[in-house]
Amino acid sequence: MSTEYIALMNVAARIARQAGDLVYVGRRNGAGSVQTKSSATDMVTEWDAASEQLILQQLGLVRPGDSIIGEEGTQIVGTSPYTWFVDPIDGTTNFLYNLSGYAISIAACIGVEPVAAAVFLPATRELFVAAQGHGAWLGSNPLRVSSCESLDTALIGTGFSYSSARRDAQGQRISRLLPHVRDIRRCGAAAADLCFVACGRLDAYFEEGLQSWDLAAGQLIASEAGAKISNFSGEPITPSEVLVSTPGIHSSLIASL
Ligand code: LIP
Repeated sequence: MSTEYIALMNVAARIARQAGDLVYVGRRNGAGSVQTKSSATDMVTEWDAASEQLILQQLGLVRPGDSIIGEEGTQIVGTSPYTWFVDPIDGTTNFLYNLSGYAISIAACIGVEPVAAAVFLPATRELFVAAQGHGAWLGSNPLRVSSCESLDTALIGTGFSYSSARRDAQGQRISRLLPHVRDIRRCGAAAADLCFVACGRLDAYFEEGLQSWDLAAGQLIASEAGAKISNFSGEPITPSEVLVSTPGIHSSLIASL
Protein backbone atom coordinates (compact mmCIF):
# COMPACT_ATOMS: atom_id res chain seq x y z
CA MET A 1 0.00 0.00 0.00
CA SER A 2 1.35 3.39 -0.98
CA THR A 3 2.72 5.58 1.79
CA GLU A 4 2.63 8.33 -0.85
CA TYR A 5 -1.17 8.38 -0.37
CA ILE A 6 -0.63 9.15 3.33
CA ALA A 7 1.66 12.02 2.37
CA LEU A 8 -0.96 13.36 -0.08
CA MET A 9 -3.63 13.01 2.64
CA ASN A 10 -1.52 15.14 4.98
CA VAL A 11 -1.09 17.79 2.27
CA ALA A 12 -4.87 17.87 1.74
CA ALA A 13 -5.49 18.05 5.50
CA ARG A 14 -3.12 20.96 6.08
CA ILE A 15 -4.48 23.00 3.17
CA ALA A 16 -8.15 22.22 3.92
CA ARG A 17 -7.67 23.50 7.46
CA GLN A 18 -5.89 26.66 6.19
CA ALA A 19 -8.70 27.39 3.72
CA GLY A 20 -11.32 26.62 6.36
CA ASP A 21 -9.77 29.05 8.82
CA LEU A 22 -9.68 31.73 6.10
CA VAL A 23 -13.38 31.48 5.26
CA TYR A 24 -14.52 30.98 8.87
CA VAL A 25 -12.78 34.14 10.06
CA GLY A 26 -13.78 35.99 6.89
CA ARG A 27 -17.48 35.13 7.34
CA ARG A 28 -17.48 37.07 10.64
CA ASN A 29 -17.34 40.24 8.51
CA GLY A 30 -20.15 39.09 6.19
CA ALA A 31 -20.34 36.96 3.06
CA GLY A 32 -18.79 39.69 0.92
CA SER A 33 -19.71 40.01 -2.75
CA VAL A 34 -22.11 37.31 -3.97
CA GLN A 35 -22.87 36.21 -7.54
CA THR A 36 -25.14 33.54 -9.05
CA LYS A 37 -24.08 30.65 -11.34
CA SER A 38 -26.41 27.98 -12.82
CA SER A 39 -29.58 29.39 -11.23
CA ALA A 40 -30.78 32.20 -8.98
CA THR A 41 -30.08 29.96 -5.96
CA ASP A 42 -26.66 28.62 -7.08
CA MET A 43 -24.42 31.17 -5.35
CA VAL A 44 -20.70 31.93 -5.20
CA THR A 45 -19.23 34.32 -2.63
CA GLU A 46 -15.90 36.08 -2.63
CA TRP A 47 -14.87 33.60 0.07
CA ASP A 48 -15.42 30.65 -2.30
CA ALA A 49 -13.01 32.36 -4.70
CA ALA A 50 -10.53 33.32 -1.95
CA SER A 51 -10.54 29.76 -0.61
CA GLU A 52 -9.90 28.29 -4.06
CA GLN A 53 -7.06 30.74 -4.65
CA LEU A 54 -5.41 29.77 -1.34
CA ILE A 55 -5.77 26.06 -2.10
CA LEU A 56 -4.42 26.56 -5.64
CA GLN A 57 -1.42 28.54 -4.36
CA GLN A 58 -0.60 26.02 -1.61
CA LEU A 59 -0.92 22.98 -3.89
CA GLY A 60 1.26 24.76 -6.47
CA LEU A 61 4.01 25.12 -3.87
CA VAL A 62 4.10 21.49 -2.71
CA ARG A 63 2.68 19.59 -5.71
CA PRO A 64 3.80 21.64 -8.74
CA GLY A 65 3.37 18.86 -11.34
CA ASP A 66 -0.19 17.84 -10.40
CA SER A 67 -3.42 18.72 -12.22
CA ILE A 68 -6.06 20.72 -10.34
CA ILE A 69 -9.80 21.07 -10.98
CA GLY A 70 -11.74 23.48 -8.75
CA GLU A 71 -15.42 24.34 -8.52
CA GLU A 72 -14.79 28.04 -9.08
CA GLY A 73 -13.03 27.62 -12.41
CA THR A 74 -9.54 26.22 -11.77
CA GLN A 75 -8.42 23.85 -14.53
CA ILE A 76 -4.68 23.16 -14.41
CA VAL A 77 -3.24 20.31 -16.50
CA GLY A 78 -0.14 18.87 -14.86
CA THR A 79 2.39 16.18 -15.76
CA SER A 80 2.02 13.82 -12.75
CA PRO A 81 -0.55 10.97 -12.39
CA TYR A 82 -2.49 13.00 -9.80
CA THR A 83 -5.46 15.33 -10.21
CA TRP A 84 -6.75 17.36 -7.24
CA PHE A 85 -10.52 17.90 -7.09
CA VAL A 86 -11.28 20.96 -4.93
CA ASP A 87 -14.55 22.32 -3.55
CA PRO A 88 -13.42 25.51 -1.81
CA ILE A 89 -16.70 25.85 0.07
CA ASP A 90 -19.11 22.92 -0.18
CA GLY A 91 -22.45 24.06 1.18
CA THR A 92 -22.21 27.61 -0.09
CA THR A 93 -25.87 28.29 0.71
CA ASN A 94 -25.23 27.36 4.35
CA PHE A 95 -22.13 29.61 4.34
CA LEU A 96 -24.15 32.47 2.83
CA TYR A 97 -26.82 32.13 5.55
CA ASN A 98 -24.17 31.73 8.26
CA LEU A 99 -25.30 28.19 9.01
CA SER A 100 -22.62 25.79 10.22
CA GLY A 101 -23.04 23.06 7.57
CA TYR A 102 -20.28 23.93 5.10
CA ALA A 103 -16.98 22.20 4.33
CA ILE A 104 -13.68 22.47 2.48
CA SER A 105 -13.26 19.35 0.32
CA ILE A 106 -9.89 18.38 -1.23
CA ALA A 107 -9.08 15.03 -2.88
CA ALA A 108 -6.10 13.69 -4.82
CA CYS A 109 -7.23 11.31 -7.56
CA ILE A 110 -5.64 9.01 -10.11
CA GLY A 111 -7.99 9.49 -13.02
CA VAL A 112 -11.27 9.94 -11.18
CA GLU A 113 -10.39 7.46 -8.41
CA PRO A 114 -9.70 9.24 -5.09
CA VAL A 115 -6.56 8.01 -3.28
CA ALA A 116 -6.16 10.72 -0.62
CA ALA A 117 -8.74 13.06 0.90
CA ALA A 118 -9.52 15.71 3.48
CA VAL A 119 -12.82 17.34 4.41
CA PHE A 120 -12.67 20.13 6.99
CA LEU A 121 -15.79 21.55 8.68
CA PRO A 122 -14.69 25.02 9.87
CA ALA A 123 -17.66 25.71 12.14
CA THR A 124 -17.08 22.56 14.22
CA ARG A 125 -13.35 22.35 13.47
CA GLU A 126 -13.72 18.69 12.47
CA LEU A 127 -11.13 17.30 10.07
CA PHE A 128 -12.02 14.07 8.23
CA VAL A 129 -9.21 12.40 6.29
CA ALA A 130 -8.54 9.17 4.38
CA ALA A 131 -5.83 7.47 2.31
CA GLN A 132 -6.74 4.60 -0.02
CA GLY A 133 -5.99 1.24 1.63
CA HIS A 134 -5.05 2.87 4.94
CA GLY A 135 -8.42 3.84 6.49
CA ALA A 136 -10.28 7.02 7.42
CA TRP A 137 -10.07 9.21 10.51
CA LEU A 138 -11.84 12.07 12.27
CA GLY A 139 -8.88 13.79 13.87
CA SER A 140 -6.91 10.85 15.29
CA ASN A 141 -9.97 8.59 15.72
CA PRO A 142 -10.45 5.81 13.13
CA LEU A 143 -13.85 5.91 11.42
CA ARG A 144 -16.42 3.11 10.99
CA VAL A 145 -19.90 3.36 9.52
CA SER A 146 -22.98 2.61 11.67
CA SER A 147 -24.25 -0.92 12.29
CA CYS A 148 -27.80 -0.16 11.06
CA GLU A 149 -29.38 -3.27 9.50
CA SER A 150 -32.90 -2.09 8.77
CA LEU A 151 -34.22 0.75 6.61
CA ASP A 152 -37.06 1.54 9.04
CA THR A 153 -34.53 2.62 11.69
CA ALA A 154 -32.14 4.34 9.26
CA LEU A 155 -31.36 8.08 9.30
CA ILE A 156 -30.91 9.08 5.65
CA GLY A 157 -29.17 12.18 4.27
CA THR A 158 -29.97 13.65 0.90
CA GLY A 159 -29.81 16.86 -1.14
CA PHE A 160 -31.60 18.61 -3.94
CA SER A 161 -30.68 20.20 -7.23
CA TYR A 162 -30.35 23.92 -7.86
CA SER A 163 -32.58 23.25 -10.88
CA SER A 164 -36.24 23.69 -9.93
CA ALA A 165 -37.16 21.41 -12.84
CA ARG A 166 -35.39 18.46 -11.16
CA ARG A 167 -36.82 19.15 -7.72
CA ASP A 168 -40.33 17.88 -8.52
CA ALA A 169 -39.07 14.33 -9.12
CA GLN A 170 -36.66 14.59 -6.16
CA GLY A 171 -39.53 15.62 -3.87
CA GLN A 172 -41.67 12.72 -5.08
CA ARG A 173 -38.81 10.28 -4.37
CA ILE A 174 -38.49 11.64 -0.83
CA SER A 175 -42.23 11.38 -0.20
CA ARG A 176 -42.14 7.70 -1.27
CA LEU A 177 -39.13 6.95 0.97
CA LEU A 178 -40.08 8.95 4.08
CA PRO A 179 -42.67 6.51 5.54
CA HIS A 180 -40.13 3.65 5.39
CA VAL A 181 -37.13 5.19 7.22
CA ARG A 182 -36.39 6.66 10.67
CA ASP A 183 -36.03 10.14 9.20
CA ILE A 184 -34.46 12.28 6.50
CA ARG A 185 -31.79 14.96 6.90
CA ARG A 186 -30.85 17.59 4.33
CA CYS A 187 -27.58 19.02 5.72
CA GLY A 188 -26.67 21.04 2.60
CA ALA A 189 -23.09 19.91 1.85
CA ALA A 190 -22.41 16.60 0.12
CA ALA A 191 -18.86 16.35 1.48
CA ALA A 192 -20.17 16.66 5.05
CA ASP A 193 -23.01 14.19 4.39
CA LEU A 194 -20.49 11.63 3.11
CA CYS A 195 -18.30 12.13 6.20
CA PHE A 196 -21.36 11.76 8.41
CA VAL A 197 -22.01 8.34 6.86
CA ALA A 198 -18.34 7.47 7.50
CA CYS A 199 -18.64 8.28 11.23
CA GLY A 200 -22.16 6.89 11.74
CA ARG A 201 -24.02 10.19 12.19
CA LEU A 202 -26.00 9.17 9.10
CA ASP A 203 -26.74 5.58 8.07
CA ALA A 204 -26.88 6.52 4.37
CA TYR A 205 -26.73 9.44 1.98
CA PHE A 206 -27.99 9.69 -1.58
CA GLU A 207 -28.13 12.50 -4.09
CA GLU A 208 -28.12 13.01 -7.84
CA GLY A 209 -26.57 15.76 -9.93
CA LEU A 210 -23.38 16.35 -7.93
CA GLN A 211 -20.00 17.36 -9.35
CA SER A 212 -16.68 15.51 -8.97
CA TRP A 213 -15.43 18.14 -6.50
CA ASP A 214 -18.48 17.61 -4.24
CA LEU A 215 -17.97 13.84 -4.21
CA ALA A 216 -14.32 12.81 -4.48
CA ALA A 217 -13.00 13.40 -0.95
CA GLY A 218 -16.12 12.30 0.94
CA GLN A 219 -16.43 9.20 -1.26
CA LEU A 220 -12.97 7.99 -0.22
CA ILE A 221 -13.54 8.81 3.46
CA ALA A 222 -16.83 6.90 3.45
CA SER A 223 -15.49 3.86 1.57
CA GLU A 224 -12.38 3.64 3.77
CA ALA A 225 -14.75 3.70 6.79
CA GLY A 226 -16.59 0.63 5.46
CA ALA A 227 -19.43 2.21 3.47
CA LYS A 228 -20.85 0.60 0.35
CA ILE A 229 -20.83 3.08 -2.54
CA SER A 230 -22.73 2.85 -5.84
CA ASN A 231 -25.22 4.59 -8.08
CA PHE A 232 -28.96 4.16 -7.41
CA SER A 233 -28.94 0.81 -9.30
CA GLY A 234 -25.95 -0.68 -7.49
CA GLU A 235 -23.57 0.04 -10.39
CA PRO A 236 -20.34 2.04 -9.98
CA ILE A 237 -20.82 5.45 -8.38
CA THR A 238 -20.74 8.62 -10.48
CA PRO A 239 -21.33 12.22 -9.40
CA SER A 240 -24.68 12.16 -11.19
CA GLU A 241 -26.00 9.34 -8.94
CA VAL A 242 -24.52 8.88 -5.47
CA LEU A 243 -25.66 6.22 -2.98
CA VAL A 244 -23.40 5.68 0.05
CA SER A 245 -24.51 3.68 3.09
CA THR A 246 -23.60 1.27 5.84
CA PRO A 247 -23.61 -2.19 4.16
CA GLY A 248 -26.66 -3.55 6.04
CA ILE A 249 -29.15 -1.28 4.27
CA HIS A 250 -27.56 -0.78 0.84
CA SER A 251 -29.65 -3.28 -1.09
CA SER A 252 -32.88 -2.11 0.62
CA LEU A 253 -32.08 1.46 -0.42
CA ILE A 254 -31.43 0.41 -4.02
CA ALA A 255 -34.85 -1.28 -4.03
CA SER A 256 -36.46 1.85 -2.53
CA LEU A 257 -34.86 4.48 -4.76
C1 LIP B 1 -23.91 21.63 -2.77
C2 LIP B 1 -23.84 20.15 -2.48
C3 LIP B 1 -25.14 19.66 -1.86
C4 LIP B 1 -26.27 19.92 -2.81
C5 LIP B 1 -26.37 21.41 -3.06
C6 LIP B 1 -25.08 21.96 -3.64
P1 LIP B 1 -22.18 23.57 -3.37
O1 LIP B 1 -22.70 22.03 -3.36
O2 LIP B 1 -22.77 19.89 -1.61
O3 LIP B 1 -25.09 18.29 -1.55
O4 LIP B 1 -27.48 19.42 -2.29
O5 LIP B 1 -27.44 21.65 -3.95
O6 LIP B 1 -24.85 21.39 -4.91
O7 LIP B 1 -22.88 24.19 -4.55
O8 LIP B 1 -22.58 24.21 -2.10
O9 LIP B 1 -20.68 23.47 -3.57
